[in-house]
Amino acid sequence: MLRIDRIVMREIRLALKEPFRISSGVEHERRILLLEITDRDGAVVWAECVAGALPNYSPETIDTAWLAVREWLAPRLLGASVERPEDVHALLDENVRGHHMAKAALEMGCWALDATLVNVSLAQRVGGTRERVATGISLGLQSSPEALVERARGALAAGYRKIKLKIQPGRDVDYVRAVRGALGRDVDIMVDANSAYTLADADHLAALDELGLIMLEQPLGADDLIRHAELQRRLRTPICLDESITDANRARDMIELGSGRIVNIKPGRVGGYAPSIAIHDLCRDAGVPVWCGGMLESGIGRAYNVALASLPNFTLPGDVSPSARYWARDVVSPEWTMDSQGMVRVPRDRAGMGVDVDVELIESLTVRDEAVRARASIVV
Ligand code: OSB
Ligand code: MG
Repeated sequence: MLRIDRIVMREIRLALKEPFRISSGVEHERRILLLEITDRDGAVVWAECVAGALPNYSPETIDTAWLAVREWLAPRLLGASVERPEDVHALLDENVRGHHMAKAALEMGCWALDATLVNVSLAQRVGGTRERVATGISLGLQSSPEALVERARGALAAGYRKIKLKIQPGRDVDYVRAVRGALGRDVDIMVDANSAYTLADADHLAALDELGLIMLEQPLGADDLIRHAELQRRLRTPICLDESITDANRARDMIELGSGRIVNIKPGRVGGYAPSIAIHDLCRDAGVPVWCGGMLESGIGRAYNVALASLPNFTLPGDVSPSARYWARDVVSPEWTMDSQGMVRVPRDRAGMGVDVDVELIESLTVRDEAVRARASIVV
């Protein structure tokens, strides 16, 4: 039984080692919303909300998530006794549209709390079976093909098992061809457009077909399942959807319409673990591979992604790079590391999240905090 007594929201600022540029914007520093969730018996878990500073990837931002947690979502949980974490998503979702990243942070925290209380690892609690998960890297847009090739070479040498290149009009086919030429035919390379194209670009995108990419992620708009299906009919390269898959029904639609052949599952984007597992299961039944995406998480959010990526149908390497790819110093200990085979170990030998949270460091990085406690009067 989950009985939450107190939820503290904190915003921390974490400087990225190098700016991360995608087609819709650039981040130099992550503004991260962390939740510290305490139950009635004093058990504490930490969770991370993956919303960004700007609404360029999804409509949510850290500020909308802060509002949603404080006003509508945390009060629901604080007032309730919930039997199982499996039930939390439905509780948060009832009559509250959207705000998936805000919901996910709370929901996933409940899974970690439950794992802690029943003394199993988070990976075990969500049904994960892998001891190690394969890791890919997501390389941001670069100013020249040469700069991108240099980074891709470094990634390959470090052991990454999949190399994802961000693309946008003007920085696409030539850049990807340069990387393919430098790395050879055997390396798993993919591209991610973050919705930078329209169907009018179909012939141009078809030039990617000869480059042997394992997938093209989210070329068109988030709401464009129909046009993605049209584009997929014109490409050999499999389309993978990220932004478009906001819940299990959207994954079902993708499969039925032929809008894509692979799904990137980010638990924040879909509202938490329960919807992630539902998408995982329906894709497994349809023979559609999935992989775990990333949102430049701190070591806390990373723990949740690693646990999820240990489920059996996560058959492609995830964007779960080690801490040192992003940060000078991560907020967990031990930091997340990757071996020379490009594998991250799943901490199955510890109850809960599997890493310790560096509370002192978090204190020093905190720019605002706010506690939410049970309020009898809240009815949504
Ligand atoms: O589209 O997958 C994306 C980061 C921010 C917003 C969107 C995306 C990304 C990434 C980062 O690709 C992957 C990572 O966390 O390493
Ligand atoms: Mg993406």
